[in-house]
Amino acid sequence: MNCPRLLHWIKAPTHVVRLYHSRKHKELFLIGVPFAGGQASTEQPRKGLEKGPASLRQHGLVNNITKLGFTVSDFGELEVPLTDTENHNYITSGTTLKNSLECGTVAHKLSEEVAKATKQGKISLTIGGDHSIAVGTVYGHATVRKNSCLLWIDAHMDINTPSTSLSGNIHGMPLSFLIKGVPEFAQPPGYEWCSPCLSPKDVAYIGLRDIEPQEREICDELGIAAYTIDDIDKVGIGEVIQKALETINPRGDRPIHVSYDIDSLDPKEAPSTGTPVKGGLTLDEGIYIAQMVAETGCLSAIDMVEFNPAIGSEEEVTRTAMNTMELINILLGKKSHLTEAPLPPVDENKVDVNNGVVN
Ligand SMILES: [Mn+2]
Repeated sequence: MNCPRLLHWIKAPTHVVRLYHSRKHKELFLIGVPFAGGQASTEQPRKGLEKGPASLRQHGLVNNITKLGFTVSDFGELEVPLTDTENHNYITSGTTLKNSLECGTVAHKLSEEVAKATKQGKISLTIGGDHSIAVGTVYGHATVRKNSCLLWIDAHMDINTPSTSLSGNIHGMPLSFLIKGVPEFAQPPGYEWCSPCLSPKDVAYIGLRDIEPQEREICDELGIAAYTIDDIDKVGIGEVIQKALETINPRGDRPIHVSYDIDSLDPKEAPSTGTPVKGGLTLDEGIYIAQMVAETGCLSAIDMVEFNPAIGSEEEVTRTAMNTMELINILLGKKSHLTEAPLPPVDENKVDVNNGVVN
């Protein structure tokens, strides 16, 4: 197993309410958002993020979900504006905010679709595109499921405000639009419809390793539960996911929104992404998080973002697509290989079962 860290096995808390197998949750709303305006890079290697949804479909996404027993209401792809012009840049506190109007408009349309699906009792699965679209999915979901909570799985904190961002890329800011108590900023064009809908205690991060100091400050000030790769190294993924879920969903009765940025995975597992950071989650750790969320029975919305099929070799693109889809499958209840992994047989030549290791 390609896993430098031991998985610490922890069973799901027994008090968890298992809503998962109720009939209404077997309906899934799928929407692709072929949008990359929140990354706004003109660098050639980063172009192509908008092709993520189509690539996952080509790799069999819908078929996989259907095989898990879901009825899929497939919206297809959301219509998005072009962002390859510099016309809509918005300047705030010295930062040039890129594609603000387009990012805000896409997120608004998306929020309405996710809200509609959530009202109909469907799990929504949104495929990006860049992470700026989560402003729409989280807002749309949380306005219908008012007691929902959010698990943000990412290498980055994505909580810069339009005033603190150094890059002006909105995919590094979505949480600043969503969480109450973030330092105030002037609402940029495109975001007039949106207001914070989650409390800091409703949110937990897992997988962090590329943290900007000003983001850390906001996060610490608000007291958001933030689990870094260091934390996983120290205590194991089992304890980290258990603590994260206990923080945001202590009684096991709140709808969970999972916003999964595939750059949370190590670049070996997900090379086709625009802002890779080494030392990330192993695939087994990513799967374990997904499995523990599935076992709560509370999963209600998923974002899967930042897969860029224009980055890397054909093999790397396929690897990233397959791993991304595996995370989706496990979230939706597929049994992982971790569940049924048998213990290795005892080698009696090496181990004396009564007295421990003999050589
Ligand atoms: Mn992100």
